[in-house]
Amino acid sequence: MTDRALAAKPDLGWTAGLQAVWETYLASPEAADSSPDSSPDLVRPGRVSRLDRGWSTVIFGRDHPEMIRVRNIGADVAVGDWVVISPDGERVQHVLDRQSAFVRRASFEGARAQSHTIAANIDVVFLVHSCGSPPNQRRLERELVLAFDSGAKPVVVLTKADLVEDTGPVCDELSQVAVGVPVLVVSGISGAGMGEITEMALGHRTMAFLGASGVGKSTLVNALTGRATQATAAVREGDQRGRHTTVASELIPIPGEGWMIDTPGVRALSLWLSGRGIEDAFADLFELMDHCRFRDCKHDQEPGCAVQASIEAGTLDPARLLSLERLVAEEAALEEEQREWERRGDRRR
Ligand SMILES: Nc1nc2c(ncn2[C@@H]2O[C@H](COP(=O)(O)OP(=O)(O)OP(=O)(O)O)[C@@H](O)[C@H]2O)c(=O)[nH]1
Ligand SMILES: [Mg+2]
Ligand SMILES: [Zn+2]
Repeated sequence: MTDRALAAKPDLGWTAGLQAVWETYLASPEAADSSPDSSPDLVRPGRVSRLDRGWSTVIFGRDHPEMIRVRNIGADVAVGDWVVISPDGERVQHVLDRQSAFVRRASFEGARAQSHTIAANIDVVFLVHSCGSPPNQRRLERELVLAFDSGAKPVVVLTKADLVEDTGPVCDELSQVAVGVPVLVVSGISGAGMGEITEMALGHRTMAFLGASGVGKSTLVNALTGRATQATAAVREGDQRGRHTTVASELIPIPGEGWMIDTPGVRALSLWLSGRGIEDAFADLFELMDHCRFRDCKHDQEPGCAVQASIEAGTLDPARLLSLERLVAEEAALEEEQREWERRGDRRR
């Protein structure tokens, strides 16, 4: 396909997959209704670079970005989304189907659980952890489930490497739960290891930094851009907790090529309805379970249980089995809750 035939610029992250979504949209009645005056060819997709309380900033190019601010009204928009703006230029008219999305369960609003998309149309999800705090395997497990579900490639980033003599022990602890996932050791202050991140952006890819407040996401973005684009703030002395300095997600160009999404630190990551995320994040455990003697093994007291055997042999941390059980239960409860809402909705109708 030639660039001329593409609806948007490849260097803004437009792909063949999005082009296909776009062509389906153009052929839909919705597209025809939405632009009675303009021919559908004149409608062009833009990319959401920032969200602020009901407003989206939409850009159309990488260099000298032409940007416009529009209202979201009713549209569920996330940073990284490709959108069509209404003919009056006032609001988001349509959000193109996402190629990937990092989604968590939002805080409870009313009774029904809502999803919150932290970043959309991303190729790589960096799960950022800091050498300044003790490694948190349980948090990383959750992040990995959501990252695998996102459709993007998960990569663990261990930053603030300059704070410790030896990053080995922290790296090992995180690697134990990041099975088959690369762990990059970097420093946003010294710049160590940043080359590997820049390299992953080649091919106009979009990457997102996710992690708790204060781990150093915005500092990494600044290291990539070479400028103090993003505000950063010191963590609390006592517990190393961040101060929620970044308040809005933002899509930022990486010099050379590619895009980075900086996100506000989130305290709790609750699961959203998941596809294969749990299976992928716990692939090592599922592989073990295939070797249990009984197909319906509960991995508790059964004879011939490969999971218990590994725990006894010291090759599997029992905390990991507990995590898996908790996450599976959390997902089941969410699914049940959603079904219950649907049933109630049916009854009302
Ligand atoms: N020594 C050292 N300090 C770092 C590094 N990266 C970040 N920091 C410090 O950690 C603090 C928090 O960094 P931020 O980049 O603001 O953290 P954040 O993840 O963006 O936090 P939120 O925006 O609140 O989610 C700042 O004081 C940074 O200077 C690093 O690689 N080495
Ligand atoms: Mg920040
Ligand atoms: Zn078993």
